[in-house]
Amino acid sequence: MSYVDEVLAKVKEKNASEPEFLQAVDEVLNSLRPVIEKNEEMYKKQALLERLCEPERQVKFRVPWVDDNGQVQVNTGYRVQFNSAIGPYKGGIRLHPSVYIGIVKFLGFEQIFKNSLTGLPIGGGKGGSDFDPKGKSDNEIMKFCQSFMTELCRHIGADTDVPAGDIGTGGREIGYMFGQYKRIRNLYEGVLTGKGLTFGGSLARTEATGYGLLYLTNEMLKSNGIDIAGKTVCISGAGNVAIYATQKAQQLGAKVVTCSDSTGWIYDSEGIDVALLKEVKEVKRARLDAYAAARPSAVYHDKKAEGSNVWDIKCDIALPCATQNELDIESAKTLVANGVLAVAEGANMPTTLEATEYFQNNGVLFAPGKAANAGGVACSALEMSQNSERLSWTFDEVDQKLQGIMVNIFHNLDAAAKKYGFEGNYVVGANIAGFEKVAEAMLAQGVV
Ligand code: NDP
Ligand code: 2IT
Repeated sequence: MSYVDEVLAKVKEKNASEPEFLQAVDEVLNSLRPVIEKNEEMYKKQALLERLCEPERQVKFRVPWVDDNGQVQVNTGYRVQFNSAIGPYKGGIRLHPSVYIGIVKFLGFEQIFKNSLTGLPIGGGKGGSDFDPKGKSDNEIMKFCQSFMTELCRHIGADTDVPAGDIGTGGREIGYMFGQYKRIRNLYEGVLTGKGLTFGGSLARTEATGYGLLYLTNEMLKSNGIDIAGKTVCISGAGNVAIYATQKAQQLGAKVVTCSDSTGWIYDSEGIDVALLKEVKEVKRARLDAYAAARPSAVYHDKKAEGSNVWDIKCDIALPCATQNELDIESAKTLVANGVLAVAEGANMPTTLEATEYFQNNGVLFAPGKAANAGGVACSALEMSQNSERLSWTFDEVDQKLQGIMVNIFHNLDAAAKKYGFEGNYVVGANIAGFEKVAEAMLAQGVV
């Protein structure tokens, strides 16, 4: 049995109840075969892959808080500090009822390679809670965030572990968490990213994941001789990533015709109105039927009632920006039958392994999330730099750096894929390019 197969079997046995984590590990380790095979004996002796798949530390804690009726509520909080070989742990905090240790581990594992691909000194980590922010008052959100940080603050720090946003955690939540950290630790430091602009946040961090996704997608299209201008784009999600992906796609001359949330989706024949989408989602925090009600060209589809989704719409480019495993083999077949040219993942692992292979086998350009959505965390690292030097850069300065980083990421994974004989396979390219730096740092630092 090869070393990769041995480790895959061990990881499966040890983490049997964590399918999302196993899916992420499966994809990465299978991609790494050509690299591992070159040095199998040494890697095995060093147990490098076993170390890579075992978090350095994971914390699980009680989060009690009092709701607006005076009722005590209890949630579970998590922080997985996965790998600090190349820098302090870095990764978002997800607030969603589906959060359990397997989700946090899959996200933390992906983050190791994503952060490495940015070229910046950040290790991999992730956190979250099964708290559901939907329908909660501002006061309840604050109570939850304060209680969450009361425990989390013992485990993080500007040079230790720097959390940020993810699903359910945006500027409002980061603000409450920062306030509580500062109060308890009596430290004004860049311990979180995605902060408000008046207290250490970076310009362009809000836009960074969505913009970065388009910078990388555009570079991938260009190097395959395709012009993004005039193309039809389907985007899923209606949150931070989806909104700014839509905005940048439009700026590049493409037409975005869909968005979605957990209850339904929109087809807008005139192209999505970003200002209206922002008003509905960022200001009113409403459902997407409110978008359709305000826009004659938009049709609202109820996901459950119709069993349909945004991938049923004919498009040239598909950008899944909602959540894991939202694009399955059935949707992949529909997209291919409709002539899709490229798929780039704004969300983390939104495409199932089967769907990914289907795209690759049918000549569709496919950019994996750990490369395509790395703009968010890259900009977070730029926020850390600004906090360290106690300066703020202009929007254009940050945006220029972001563009450079995303273009670089594409060429690094393209080159890694070519070097190992997998030209055009950007999944293999991203995993190898991300792994090489982390592996070298881990080996240099000894058995830790
Ligand atoms: P938001 O909370 O801002 O938006 C999430 C969107 O996805 C919402 O429209 C939400 O709908 C929808 N969604 C979430 N969970 C589900 C679900 N289980 N089923 C269907 N729809 C769902 O999160 P972000 O935009 O920040 O994150 C989106 C994705 O991008 C995630 O995979 C995240 O990990 C990834 N990502 C985020 C980065 C960032 O900087 N924020 C960076 C890199 C990756 P509803 O409101 O109805 O729940
Ligand atoms: O998945 C991700 O990369 C994020 N949610 C952003 C992490 C960060 O630290 O900015």
